Amino acid sequence: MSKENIRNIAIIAHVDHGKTTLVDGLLQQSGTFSDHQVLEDRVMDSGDLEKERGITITSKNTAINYEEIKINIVDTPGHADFGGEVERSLNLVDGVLLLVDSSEGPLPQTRFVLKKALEKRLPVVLVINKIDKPDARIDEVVQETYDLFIDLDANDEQIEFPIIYTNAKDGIAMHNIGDDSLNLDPLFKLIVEYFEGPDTSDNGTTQFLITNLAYDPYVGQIAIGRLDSGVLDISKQYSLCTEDEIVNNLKFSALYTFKGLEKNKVDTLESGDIIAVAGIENINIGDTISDNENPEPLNRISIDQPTVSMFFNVNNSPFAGREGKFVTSRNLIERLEKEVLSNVSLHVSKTDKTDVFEVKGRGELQMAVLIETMRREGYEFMASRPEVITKEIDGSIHEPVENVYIDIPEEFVGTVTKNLSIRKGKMTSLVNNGFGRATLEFEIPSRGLIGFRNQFLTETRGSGIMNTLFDSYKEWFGDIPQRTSGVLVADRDGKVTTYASLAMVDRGVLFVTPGTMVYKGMIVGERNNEGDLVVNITKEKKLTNHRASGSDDTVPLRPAQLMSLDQCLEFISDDEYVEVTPESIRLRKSNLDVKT
Ligand SMILES: Nc1nc2c(ncn2[C@@H]2O[C@H](COP(=O)(O)OP(=O)(O)OP(=O)(O)O)[C@@H](O)[C@H]2O)c(=O)[nH]1
Ligand SMILES: [Mg+2]
Repeated sequence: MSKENIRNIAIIAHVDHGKTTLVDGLLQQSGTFSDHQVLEDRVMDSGDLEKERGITITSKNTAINYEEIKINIVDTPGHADFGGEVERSLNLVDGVLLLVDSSEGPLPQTRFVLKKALEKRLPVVLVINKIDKPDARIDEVVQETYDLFIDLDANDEQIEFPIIYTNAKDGIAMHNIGDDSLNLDPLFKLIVEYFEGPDTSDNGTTQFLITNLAYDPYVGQIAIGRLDSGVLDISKQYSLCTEDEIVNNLKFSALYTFKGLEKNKVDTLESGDIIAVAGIENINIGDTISDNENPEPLNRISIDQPTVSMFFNVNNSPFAGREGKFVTSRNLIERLEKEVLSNVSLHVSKTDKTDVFEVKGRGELQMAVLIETMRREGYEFMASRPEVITKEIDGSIHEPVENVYIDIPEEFVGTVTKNLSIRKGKMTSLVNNGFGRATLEFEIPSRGLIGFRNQFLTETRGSGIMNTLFDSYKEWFGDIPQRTSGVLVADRDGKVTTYASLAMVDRGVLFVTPGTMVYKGMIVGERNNEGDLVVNITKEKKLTNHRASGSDDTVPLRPAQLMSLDQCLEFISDDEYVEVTPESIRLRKSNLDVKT
């Protein structure tokens, strides 16, 4: 029997198509907040890095009321590296809103998230968003979405999806373009009418699958998920079914339901709702909380395997320990192990070296976000170049392969094609749209894409759009040339001088500014030639009695290229590290003993 008083839905889409903005609108108009309360934009993107980067990184849920019905909404990330979050979230819901940008149409991550939703047999409502865009091409985008459903083998029922048109920014939804709707009411109605309530009963065996974990400084670990069946009562005892054992006689310290952005403490919870509990130790994502007497665990959450691996090393540079609070091998592994508890798509393992740990994930952005988060918490360590994870299938090495979708002004087709071929990319489609832009598709080993994004943006002068989607494992593609330029490496410890920096103009581009402290073996720039060049970047001008005409300050120094963490990770070779501390990001050779 489905429960009429609850709806559980997720919003899924390609990156930036407007999911979080639509949730703002739904929250604002649901009466969850008083009218004068102004919500900040994209209020669900509550993490610091989410705000800074303007993207959603982790899935989060909120609850609103429409008439007498509680709607739990899960906002998911659209970036491919966080696809694991989408897969996890789909366990919570009975239907999805598939958002598609009215001009961009379905893009690679639209395909990925829709595929996952269809596999779970979830009903879909198509939301064509950003209908206010001047370059909207709504009919075509709807048609492209139908094509995508067919391509993904959707069944007849799935393909009969309703369509609604929105301007999430202004909080307007309409059934037909041109309707004089002023709010999201048509969408609210569609959600409660089209999606069914959870098919469950309060009388069944209690089954609560943990899909998310949070930490609260007052109550400790909080487990979040959907109460699939039965009820939870604060006064009763339950069991925790983990991967390898069942622990009995557990009691909660608190039970919560969601309302808006808050959690409300309650004594009992009903089945079908998305809930949170506190007071149970050593809980993991995928565990089930069930009846104390006859526990019945649910299937553990399974998601796609990681494709990228990196090594996190204890910092052993000469500056180690100067800027970070947490620097030891033990600090590092404890933090990484904690991360794995709440980040289902990351895997961490020890290696045969006590000061090196392997971290596996979905992509470089996911890695960069983890590194940046740890750095801000006071950690200091060194990260190696991201490498793809290979598999042995039928006796031969296979590697992850991705499809790359590129949209560029036609004058760049030649350069981009050449660069992707060098990286073992194979063109599978080229369409010249006739208005100056071309769309290209390539099949390419993931390995070939490491470091490509920056090059692509530079070469297309920022006008290119590139999206990637994991395809499958295929037989090893052979050697791919790595970074062809060498680096400029400091030959001694000291402070960078303007004098020495000026002398580097013909040698390459510096990454450091005068005054920066460097150490022997630290990378100070990119060489404009092959092979590394060891340089003295701390050289002082010889003092003479007579002051030469013109001083250091009058000669213009080319500005240093200061690289972001993401750029550094893309840049390094396999004999180099990125050294991260709360205050600095440095590049270095793994072997500091460079010969001059
Ligand atoms: N013009 C217009 N812009 C919109 C609309 N909806 C969202 N945007 C803008 O699109 C950008 C991305 O919006 P988000 O809500 O962050 O998109 P998202 O899908 O949550 O992105 P990720 O979570 O990173 O995948 C923001 O600049 C929004 O202001 C709309 O209906 N019209
Ligand atoms: Mg978002």
